[in-house]
Amino acid sequence: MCTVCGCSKGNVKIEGRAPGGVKFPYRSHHAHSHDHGHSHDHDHDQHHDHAHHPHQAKPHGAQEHQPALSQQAGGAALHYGQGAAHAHAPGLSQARMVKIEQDILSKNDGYAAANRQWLRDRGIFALNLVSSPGSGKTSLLAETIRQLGRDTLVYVVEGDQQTSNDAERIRAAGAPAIQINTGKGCHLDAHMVGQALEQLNPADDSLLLIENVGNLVCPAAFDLGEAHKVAILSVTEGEDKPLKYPDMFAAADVMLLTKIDLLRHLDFDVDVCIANARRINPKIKVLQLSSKSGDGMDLWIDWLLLEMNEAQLVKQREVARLRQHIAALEQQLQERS
Ligand SMILES: Nc1nc2c(ncn2[C@@H]2O[C@H](COP(=O)(O)OP(=O)(O)OP(=O)(O)O)[C@@H](O)[C@H]2O)c(=O)[nH]1
Ligand SMILES: [Zn+2]
Ligand SMILES: [Zn+2]
Repeated sequence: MCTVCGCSKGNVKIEGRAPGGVKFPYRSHHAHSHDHGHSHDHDHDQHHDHAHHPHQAKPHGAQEHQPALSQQAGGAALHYGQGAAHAHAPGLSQARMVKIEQDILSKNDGYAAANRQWLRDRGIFALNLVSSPGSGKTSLLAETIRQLGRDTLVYVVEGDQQTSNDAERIRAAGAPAIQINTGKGCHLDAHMVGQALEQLNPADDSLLLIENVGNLVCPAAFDLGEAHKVAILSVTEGEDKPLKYPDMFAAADVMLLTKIDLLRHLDFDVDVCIANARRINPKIKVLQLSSKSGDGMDLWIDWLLLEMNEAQLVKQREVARLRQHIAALEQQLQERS
């Protein structure tokens, strides 16, 4: 996973910002040289370009995390996910991987908390849409924007490795959108989203939809400050995906089963798929829909409106509480003067 494998290293571009304008505190690519065994606590990610690490000179396999071997009916299986880090990267010990992951995720969590507070203060309901590539996220967002109509303010953050195609499709559907290109990165993180929010400047009481990079693995680990992660699974992908990619379905509060117009052409068993998702996450809410035929869109739209209303009420209650507090302070001031 990318918190330890370094795959998120790449050139991030956010529309409207100069390239290189996004500086991650955990990625300073320094070019200094030093000859210690390895542990420094200034900020950077683990793959630097200088070659001086004694452990990297060792032949592959020496001192490395070894996979667990199990015999299964059809043959052997190697499990790389059973160490403390639940992952494997050549040249990194499990302890080192756990440390790196904790550092990256705790920084991300700080940015996510700031995003969440910012959104909460403005009564904005935000969703983080996660799925494998091509599950129908952008089609669903475009149809959602059309069905919500002009009375509902919708803003979209689009994440892809390259191109602004999706942001253009969203703008064509009638909503402001900003594209984040993650370069080699395989997920959005909370810092990128915070910068995109500055640029997008969503209105109070609006709906913010964040389409994450198509990837069923890494986006599960990164909180963006959203109210809910929504896992999108199209019926062409197979019922077993929740079992094969459990982290994503555990992290999501909602699963949308998309492209149900295609069910009649497939052997996909909806009940088995939902049962698989609930084995991983018994509380997951499931909606079935097709943005192409429109089936099931009404329940999705109703749910969005209900949740938006709740976010607006939270803001209103907070504003009322602050007003009361100010009134009480003014009263005190009057009494003293
Ligand atoms: N039959 C059918 N096809 C759909 C539906 N929704 C999307 N598609 C098709 O699925 C393909 C991928 O759709 P997108 O909306 O681009 O999927 P995405 O998840 O945004 O893709 P990435 O951003 O590349 O991960 C396109 O060819 C769509 O026309 C649907 O409800 N039914
Ligand atoms: Zn990754
Ligand atoms: Zn898309």
